[in-house]
Amino acid sequence: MASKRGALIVLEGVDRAGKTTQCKKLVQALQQSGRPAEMMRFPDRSTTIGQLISAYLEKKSDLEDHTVHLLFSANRWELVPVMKKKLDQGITLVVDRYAFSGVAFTSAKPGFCLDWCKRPDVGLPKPDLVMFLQLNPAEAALRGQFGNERYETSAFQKSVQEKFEQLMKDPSVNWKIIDASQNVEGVHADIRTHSLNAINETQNMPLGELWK
Ligand code: 2DT
Repeated sequence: MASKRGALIVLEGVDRAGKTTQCKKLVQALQQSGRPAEMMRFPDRSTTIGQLISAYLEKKSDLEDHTVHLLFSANRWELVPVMKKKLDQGITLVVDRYAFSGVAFTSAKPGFCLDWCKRPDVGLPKPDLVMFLQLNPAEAALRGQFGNERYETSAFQKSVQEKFEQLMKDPSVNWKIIDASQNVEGVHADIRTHSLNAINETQNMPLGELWK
């Protein structure tokens, strides 16, 4: 019998919903229960493409909007061989942002439609589970100020949230909405439950292709 593959698990959500903290806690919990797991994040700022994106986000450079959208997508595609290899080896990948952020952020800009924004990411490894950490703007504000990077304003984040809501209507993706207003442990418990279910349900199934 072929060995079991790892699951591809993505966390998405608005600013300050706790995605990074929760990704780390999930990886730790999976590892402690004897399940191989690793964290990834997009953009991956360590590659040559990632460095262009990072300079753009830090406002050290300007890039044309279509161009930067395609760079974000290219940054995912360049990691696909590594992702597939790890999943094949039985390692579950816990990913902080993915193509959904790509589409939500660009389509929140004037002149972009959801369909154009999705195209470059069609065919990427399809997540077995995408958890959206839901937090209303008032609660997010209690968690501190926005940072200084590009996109970190309340007006832009509001349109990003609306785009995420449109994406979540797509039944071809296994979305779960998580109430991120709970305390860290409560959110973690929900995330762990959904993740264990996804790992068990998909370990003998082939990896899918996103939006195909
Ligand atoms: P963080 O590194 O703090 O998560 O911020 N983004 C992300 C896009 O515009 N397109 C994408 O494809 C991805 C993955 C979201 C990264 C910022 O970059 C935005 C916030």
